[in-house]
Amino acid sequence: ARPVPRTDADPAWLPPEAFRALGSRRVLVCGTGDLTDTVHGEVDAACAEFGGTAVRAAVADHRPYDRPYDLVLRLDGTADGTAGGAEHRADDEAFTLVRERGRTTVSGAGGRGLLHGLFHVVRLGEAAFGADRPPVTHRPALATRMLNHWDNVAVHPVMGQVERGYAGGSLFWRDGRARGDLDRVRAYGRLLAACGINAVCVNNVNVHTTEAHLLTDRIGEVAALADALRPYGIRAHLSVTFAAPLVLGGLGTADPLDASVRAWWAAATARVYAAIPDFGGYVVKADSEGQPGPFAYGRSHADGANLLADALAPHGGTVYWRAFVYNHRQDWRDRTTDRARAAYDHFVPLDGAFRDNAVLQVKHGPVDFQPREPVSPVIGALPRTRIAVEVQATQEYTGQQRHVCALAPMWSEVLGFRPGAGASPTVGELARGGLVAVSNAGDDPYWTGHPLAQANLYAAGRLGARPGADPHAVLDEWIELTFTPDTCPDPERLRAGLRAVLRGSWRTYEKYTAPLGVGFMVQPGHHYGPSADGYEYSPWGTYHFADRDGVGVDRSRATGTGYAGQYAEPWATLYESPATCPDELLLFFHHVPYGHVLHSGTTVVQHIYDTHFEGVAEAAAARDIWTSLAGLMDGARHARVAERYEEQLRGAREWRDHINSYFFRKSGVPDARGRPIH
Ligand code: GCW
Repeated sequence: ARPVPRTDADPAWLPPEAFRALGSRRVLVCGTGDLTDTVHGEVDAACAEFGGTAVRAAVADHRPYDRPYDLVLRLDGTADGTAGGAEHRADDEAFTLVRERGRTTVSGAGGRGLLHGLFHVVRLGEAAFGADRPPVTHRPALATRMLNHWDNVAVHPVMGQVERGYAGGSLFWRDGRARGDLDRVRAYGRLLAACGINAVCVNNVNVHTTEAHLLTDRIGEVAALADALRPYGIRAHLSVTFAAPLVLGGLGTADPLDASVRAWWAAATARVYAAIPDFGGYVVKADSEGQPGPFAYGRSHADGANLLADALAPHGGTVYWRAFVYNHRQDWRDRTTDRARAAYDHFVPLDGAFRDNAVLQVKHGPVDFQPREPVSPVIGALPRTRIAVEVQATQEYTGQQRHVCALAPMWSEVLGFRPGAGASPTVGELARGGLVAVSNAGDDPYWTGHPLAQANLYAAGRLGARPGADPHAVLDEWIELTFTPDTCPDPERLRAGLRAVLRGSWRTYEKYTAPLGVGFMVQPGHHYGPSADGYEYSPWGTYHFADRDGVGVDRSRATGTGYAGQYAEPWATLYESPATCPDELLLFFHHVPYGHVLHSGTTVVQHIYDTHFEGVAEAAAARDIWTSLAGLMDGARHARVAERYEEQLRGAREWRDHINSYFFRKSGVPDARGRPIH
C-alpha cells in the first residue's frame, strides 16, 4: 500500500473526516499495480482512523469474496494504466459502481478508473452504503483535464516565481530546482486525482532561458515530478520554446520545415520519453506576446504544431498548441485592428491541417479571461481540429484570490454554450482535446491563498469530467467534502452560509468591476484594482473608447470591426444589433450612447451606477454572512477568509467609486437616486 502523503498544508477537499463512511467499513481492495497501491493506501489510512478493516488481494484470488465485505474496490483486467502509451483513454478511467445485498462494488476498468471510483465513494459518504444501486458506469466526458502551471523555475524579475500566481511560490520549483521534498507534490497529485484532473503542465507557457533547459539537460527534474504525480493517475507535460533548436541545440534555425530542426525535435523528444515513458506532451505558446514561433520563418501555425506533433507521435504524445496569437504592439489610433478577431483570423483557415495528435488550445473568450466575455468563436469554427478549451482558475482578472469569485457558474455557462444553431453540440462536447485550467495553486498553506479559491481548482477537474454538471451541485460537493458540515453544531446554517457566499460571487464581482462586458479597466501590469483608462492608449488592443457621448467597442459587421460575423447563426445576427445583443455583452459588441436603454429598462449609465452600488452591497452582505459562520468551522480558516473579505470590500468600494466617477465625469449624467459619486 502506498502511504498517504502527509504535509502541513490544509487538507482542502480531502480532510480525514471525509473518509469516515468508508473508513468505518470492511473493505477489500483487489488488484495489482501502482494505482491499486494508491487506492489500498487510502483505504488503509481511512480504516486506521475510523475503525474499519482493509484487506488486499490479487485479482486472481477469489476466496476473499466469500467474506462479508461492505465495499469491494476491484481492478478489472490487468491494465493498471501507468505503463506504456501516453495517450489518455477515457475507457481506462471508467468505473462501475453497484450496490446489492449489502455490498458496494466498484470495478475500475484501469487503475485510473479504480482511483476515480474510490473518490466517488468518498464523495457519496454514507450514501454509498445505503439503498441498493443498480450498476452505473461513470466515464469522464473529456479525456484530458489538464492544469497549466505558469510556474517559473527561476524567479522572474517582473512576474515573480508564478506568473499571475496569488498563492505563494511554486509547488514544483524551489531554489532554482525541482523541489527535493516531493510530499507536497504528492499531496497535490492526490487532491487533483480526487477532483478528476489527469494532466499537469509543470512550467510557464512563457518559457524563459532557464526553463527552456527542462526539455533537455534538466529533464531529470521533470521526471522526478512526473514520478511523484504518476501514482495519482496524472501525466506530466512540459511547456517548450519554439526556438529550442536554436537556444538548446545550437542550430542556426528553428524553421519547422528544416530537416535538421525536425531531426533535433525527434531526438530531443525521444530522450524525454526515455526519462518519462508516460510523458503527456508539449504545451506551446508561439508567436504570442514575444514568444518565438513559426512566423519568423514564414511558416504557418499548422507547420509549427505539426513539427512537434510528429516528434511526439511515435511515443503517443500530444502537442497542445495555444491559439492565443494576436498583435500586442498595436497602435491604439488604428480602429481597424481588433484583438478579439485575431485567433479566429489566424486559425480558422488552418482547419484540417493539424495532425491528429495536435490539439488547439483556445481561451474560452476571444480576448483574455475577463469576468465577462462572449464564448470564443474559434471553438465552433474548426470542425476538423481537436480543440481544448482553456479557462483561468488563477484569478488574474477576477480578484486575484483576495476577492471571492467562484468561477464554476461562469465556466459552466461557457461549456453549455452552443456555438451553432438549435440542438448543435455544446462547447463541452466540442472540446474533444480537453479542458485546460491555468492553476491557482502554490505553496501557500491553503494551496490557493484564499481558502474559498480552492473551489475553483476543484471545479476545474469536476467540470472537465462532466461539463454538463450543475455548477451549484459541484460547489455543494466541494462544501460537503471540505467543511464536512455534519461535524459542526449547525450544519444547515453552515451549508446555507457557504452557498450564499459562493453561488453569486462571480455576478457580484462582475457588478462592481468593468461594466456590460467592456472589460480591461484594470491597473496596467499587475491587473489588480480599477484603472478605467489604464489600457486605453496602450499597445495591448484592449480599448473601450469611452467619450462624453458613449462607450463600447463596435464589433458589428455593418459599421464595426466585423468580429460579430465570426459567429455562426443565430449568434452572428443576435450580436450584430444592440437591439438583440444580450445586455451583459452590450459594450463588448457595440458603442452606444450613455442614454441607450437596456433590455432591463434602465439606461447604460444608470445601469453602471446601480450595479456598482449593488455589487458593493452584495460584497458587504457576503462579508457579514461569513462573520456569522465563525464557530462553525476551523478557526484559522475562518480568520484567513475574514481577513480577505476586508480587502475585498475595500477593493469593491474602490472599483465602485472609480468607475462611477469616471462615467459621471465623462457623461455629466447624475445618478437618478442621488447617491454619492465623486
Ligand atoms: O492573461 C495574460 C496574462 C499573461 C499570460 C498570457 C497568456 C502567461 O496577463 O501573464 O502569460 O495571458 O495566457 O499567455
